[in-house]
Amino acid sequence: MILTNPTSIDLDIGAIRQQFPILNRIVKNKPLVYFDNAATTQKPQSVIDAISHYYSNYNANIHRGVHSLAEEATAAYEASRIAVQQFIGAAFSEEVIFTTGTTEGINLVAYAWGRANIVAGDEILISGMEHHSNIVPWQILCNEKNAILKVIPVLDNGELSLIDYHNLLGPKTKMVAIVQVSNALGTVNPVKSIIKAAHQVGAVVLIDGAQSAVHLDIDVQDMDCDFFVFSGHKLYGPTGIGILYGKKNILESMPVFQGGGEMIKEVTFERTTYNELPYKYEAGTPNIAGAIALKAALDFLNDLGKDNIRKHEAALLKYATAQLEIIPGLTIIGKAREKVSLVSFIIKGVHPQDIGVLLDNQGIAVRTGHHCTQPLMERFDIAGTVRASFAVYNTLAEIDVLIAGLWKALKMLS
Ligand code: 7TS
Repeated sequence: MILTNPTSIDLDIGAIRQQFPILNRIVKNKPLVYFDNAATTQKPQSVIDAISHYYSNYNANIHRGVHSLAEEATAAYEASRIAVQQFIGAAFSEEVIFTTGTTEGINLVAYAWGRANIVAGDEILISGMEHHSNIVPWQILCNEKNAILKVIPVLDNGELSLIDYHNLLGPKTKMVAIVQVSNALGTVNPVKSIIKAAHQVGAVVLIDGAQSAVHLDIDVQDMDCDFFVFSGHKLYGPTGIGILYGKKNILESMPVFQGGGEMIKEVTFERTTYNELPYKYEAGTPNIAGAIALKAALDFLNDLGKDNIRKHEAALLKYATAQLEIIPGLTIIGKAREKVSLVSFIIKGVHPQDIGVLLDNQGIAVRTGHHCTQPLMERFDIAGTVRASFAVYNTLAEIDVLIAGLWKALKMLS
């Protein structure tokens, strides 16, 4: 089930901007131009209000109390789980586990699934464009188990080499962990065919949806991934809340991750029996306010309609790409045929950090550096890039500000 608006309409970006109080900020005496959305998006008033409303009116611990506030908090928390289930098209709400974010979701799978299923000589396949969060947990697992980490190469245009992928797959491949959308390049990977091929050799697939969940329609059943992880803060929700989706049979068969409250059924000093899904993986008091506010973020996205958002963001990407390419010495890193609204670039003879600082002086927030993808930067033989990543509230006029800001920065550096 995909909850998006089937008809494409032109969004009223002015009205959308008014929902984001932070967009009124003045930074360095200039109106803020926020182009660091791939790191974290800004939050609409409805998300801010959901957090404040929870703490002001029904703050209580969940699943434990019989009192009214506890019941209200539990109901809101569980309503958010259902909203996430619908947002990603999961078959069962208990397949939706609240985590602190993408990073924790991947670590949970690497720890719980990995330690039960990986033995010496097994192979784990990732790609050359993974965020460190989808590299390091697998490295730790491989080191512990004497398993082998293999990497799908990235082509010059920023797409994955699918020929190499198929050659790397084999009977020893036990896990394929792939990013759906690259945070450094914007590349959209063809995950459906990647998953199908992995399943043909009996491998389990984890999809890192940190960057994709906000831009693409997510249907985990259609995709047929075994695990899907994402973070609330990259889709207009709060920090400290994220989702691990896992197929029910796999989550049920996995050992537990963290021990503690909520994940138990019965504890004696001799032994503990564990709670059922999804609570089995939700040890300790979770980020209740964050989970509740995540629903407000999903409502915001659903109300606008991802089709409409994509249409607007595609226009931003097209315009930004064309304008950037005019700048002498500028090279865009990542020119995949399918991209989200994100441009990474370098300028000959100029350090990305210097550009970042000079743009910040003009109130323009971009990300500079390796974007937690150091091996990818090495692949392109660069130290880092300048990255401008767009959200629904960004405008063509703001891209003009960025381009003018870049010209100014280059003049100062020359
Ligand atoms: N995977 C991808 C593809 C990401 O882009 C990020 C964060 C993560 C995993 C980790 O997400 P977290 O919410 O657990 O931190 N990416 C970025 C970025 O591009 N700039 O800052 C964080």
